[in-house]
Parts: sequence; structure tokens; C-alpha cells
Amino acid sequence: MILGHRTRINNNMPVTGATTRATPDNAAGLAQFAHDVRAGLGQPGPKWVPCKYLYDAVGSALFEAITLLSEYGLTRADERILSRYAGEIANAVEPPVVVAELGSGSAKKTRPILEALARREPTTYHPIEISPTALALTHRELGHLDGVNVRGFEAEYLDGLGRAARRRADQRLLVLFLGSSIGNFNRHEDSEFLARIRTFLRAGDAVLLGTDLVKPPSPTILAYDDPAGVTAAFNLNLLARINRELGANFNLRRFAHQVRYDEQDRRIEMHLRSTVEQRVSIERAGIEVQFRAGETIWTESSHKYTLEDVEQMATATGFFAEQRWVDEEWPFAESLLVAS
Ligand code: AVI
Repeated sequence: MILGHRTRINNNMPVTGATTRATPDNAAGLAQFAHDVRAGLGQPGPKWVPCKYLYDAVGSALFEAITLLSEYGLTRADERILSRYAGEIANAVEPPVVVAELGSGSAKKTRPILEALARREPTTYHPIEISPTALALTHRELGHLDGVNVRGFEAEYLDGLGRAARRRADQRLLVLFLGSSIGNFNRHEDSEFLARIRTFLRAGDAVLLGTDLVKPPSPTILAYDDPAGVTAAFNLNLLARINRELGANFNLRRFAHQVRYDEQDRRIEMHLRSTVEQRVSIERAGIEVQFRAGETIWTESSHKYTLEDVEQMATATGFFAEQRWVDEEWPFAESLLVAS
């Protein structure tokens, strides 16, 4: 059963300050991509492209490489928490449990929790992914675990969650939203998203929410501007993708990866800066885009959280922050938010 209203922090570390990722591989997805690129680049005002388009096959492979970089401690911190405390996390939710994971990807880090749950009793696991390629990866990684029945949904997060939420009256739903993907929403959209998740849950259901915590500016920036240039390649691949899929003629050598840290909003921003004045045509979006030298395309925000931010967000959206686990090496938290 869910333990009482107590917050346990496995942490010796002073904490000073912390839609969908994959994109569709189909024609409708391409039309939406063209529409979003037109909306973000074809109008006066700041230029931007939604960050979900960073994750085509090349972008997803580059993101996997980012997770291995010594400068990017986020994923390893998350994996450490999930493997060390899998038993505690599993015990905090009353069986029988149905697990739904928003954006499962390769789902490597989910394995310990599923194993811990399945040791108690057979468990149903619904990975939710918009990309069939990503869903196939999840099935490959977790499809053969003893006591785990994997039934993936190729769907947007909330559509998939709606399907996963249709379960027996005695079953608890545990929603996994790991890896600080919530930080890629705009501020306030993160709470709105959590509130929408809450509409699918019954009291006693839970969300395990991963959040990257605030840390000093220099390691924060380095994590997104690694000297080997892997994150730069990940960012620039967005232009290569627009060239490939929308028939554009971006010259990648005329753009540079730029990272900014807004300390006040606790937000990393990734941009692509045009190094010269130039004009680019994006045929399938039906636009020509003029760039000034130094002008940028905003490609991603990655918000960092304090533990108080997470608690406030939980309370404001119909949850209480029941337990949390914080990594000792890299400030990162997994919080178990129980639907009140
Ligand atoms: C997926 N998401 C949590 C990553 C992040 O840290 O915001 C994406 C990323 N972008 C650049 N590096 C990693």
C-alpha cells in the first residue's frame, strides 16, 4: 500500500538550487512537421522549432550518445536511483499494479522497477510511444521479462494513458515519466501536463516523476555544450532532418550550436545561431526564410527544478509528493507523486 504522507529523502547532498519526444514515422507526421516548421520559421518574430523534432533516427542515436558523456550526468543519475531503489519504489504502490510509461524509448532504466514489481506479482506494462521504431526497441528490451506482460501503445502520451487507464477496479496505475522529460515543456505547461495526467488517475494511483535539479551554471551548461560536440551534432541534426524530410537547403556549416542558461528561470536553452546573413528555402513547407547574422532558432528548453518546485507542482495538480529519491553524485530526483 502507499505509505503515509511522509517524505523520505535518500540524500546526503545539499541541494542548492533544478507531448512527446519521438516523432511519427508516417505521412501525417510529415504534414504536421511541415506545418510546425512553417509556424516556427515562416513568421516574423523569434524563430523556433518544437524540440520533439530533434528525435528522428539520427537524433535519437545522438541522444543515446549524449547519455554516455561524462558531462551529462542526468541519465546515469536516473539509472542509479531506479536500480538502487527499485524495491522501495515498487513497495510504495499497492498491488496489483499496471504500469504506463510515457516515452519509453529503449526502456533500459525501467527494467529494475518492472522486475521488482513482478517479483511481487504478475504486472502489466504499457510503454507509450508515438514512434513505432521506439516502441519496437522497448519490446526488444523488456518483452521477455518473467511476470511482465508488455502491451505497448503507439500513441501520443495522453491518448495512450487513456487506454492504459482502462483497467480493473482493483488495479493501481503507476505512471512513469522518467529522465526529466517534463523539463522540456515550457514552464507552466509542465504543471498543466501533470494536471492532465491526473484526470486519468484514481486516488491512490501514482506518478513516478524524474526531474533534473538546479546545479551551478558551469556544469549545467557543460552538460549541453560538451567539448566533443555530440550535443552540437544532436542540435544541428534538426536542420539536416529538415533538409532530408522537407526538401530544405540549410547549409549546416553556416549555423552554430549555442547554449544559454537563464538562471532566473532555471532553464537551459539550445539554439542554432546563423553565423552569416542568409536565405534558406524549405520546399515542402512552402517557405523561404531570411536569417540575420547572429539570429537564432530556439530548438529546446530544459528546465531545472528545486525540490520545492516539484512539491508545489504536485500539490497544485492533485497529488502529494509521497517519497523522493535524490542522487548523491548528480543532483537529480525521482519523486513518487500519489493522486490525492
Ligand atoms: C530528453 N531530455 C530530458 C534531455 C534534456 O536534458 O533536456 C534532452 C537533451 N537535450 C540536450 N541534451 C539532452
